[in-house]
Amino acid sequence: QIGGVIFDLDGVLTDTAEYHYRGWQKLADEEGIPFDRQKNDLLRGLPRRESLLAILGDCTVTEDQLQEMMERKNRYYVQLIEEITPADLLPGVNELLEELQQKEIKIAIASASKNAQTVIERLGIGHLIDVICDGYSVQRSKPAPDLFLYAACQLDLTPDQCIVVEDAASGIDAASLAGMLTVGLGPVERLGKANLVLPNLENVHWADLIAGLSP
Ligand code: B16
Ligand code: MG
Repeated sequence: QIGGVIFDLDGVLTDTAEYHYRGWQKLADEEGIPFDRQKNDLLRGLPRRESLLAILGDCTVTEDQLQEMMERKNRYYVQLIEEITPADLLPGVNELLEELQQKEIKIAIASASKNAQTVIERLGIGHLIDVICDGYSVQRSKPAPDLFLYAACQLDLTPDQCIVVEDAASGIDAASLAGMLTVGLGPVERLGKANLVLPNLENVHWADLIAGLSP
C-alpha cells in the first residue's frame, strides 16, 4: 500500500537547472574554463562539489580555491532564485500535489540542493509538503540511497510504501537502491531504469502513477 510520494526538486517540480546553468556558466567564463549547456546537462542531480569537479576536469586547484569557487557560484545562484515565483512550478505539479494532499498521501521533497528550502518557499508550495530533506540532511549524496531512506523515515513510511519522482539517472539509482518504486521524468535514454518513465507531470494524476507502476 503506497502511502507517500517523494519528489526530487530541481528538474521535477521546477526548472532550477537553468539557474544552476547560468551560475556555473558565469563562473566558468570568469575562470576561462570551456563550458556550455551540453556539459551542464551532465551535471543533472550532482551536488555542488561534484558539479564543480566535473567542470574543472583536469584543472587542478587547491581546496581553498575549490571552496571559493563553490561559494561564488552559489552567490550567483542565490541571486537568480530570488526571482522564482509560483509561476515557475512546472506544468501539472500544483494539481498533483493538491490531489495527493486530498487523498492523504504524504509528500516529501528529497533534493541534493542546500537551497531547497528557499526554492520551495518561493514556489509557494510549503503548505503542501510534509517533509523537506535537502543537501544538509545526509552525508552521502545520490546515487547513495541515504536521502530517500531518510525521507521515508521522516514520513514514517517503509521504503516499499514510497514512490520516488526523479529527473536524474543518479536519483533513479538511489531510489532503486532504497527499495522504492521509481518514476523518471524525461527521455527514456536517461531514465530507462525507472519503473515508469513520463515526459513530465502535466495531466498526471494519482491513478496514472498507480496504474503505471503496478506489475
Ligand atoms: P546547491 P535536486 C540538485 O538538486 C541539482 O539538480 C544540482 O544541479 C545541484 O548542483 C544540486 O542540487 C546542489 O545544489 O548548489 O543549491 O546545493 O535535483 O537533487 O533537487
Ligand atoms: Mg533533479
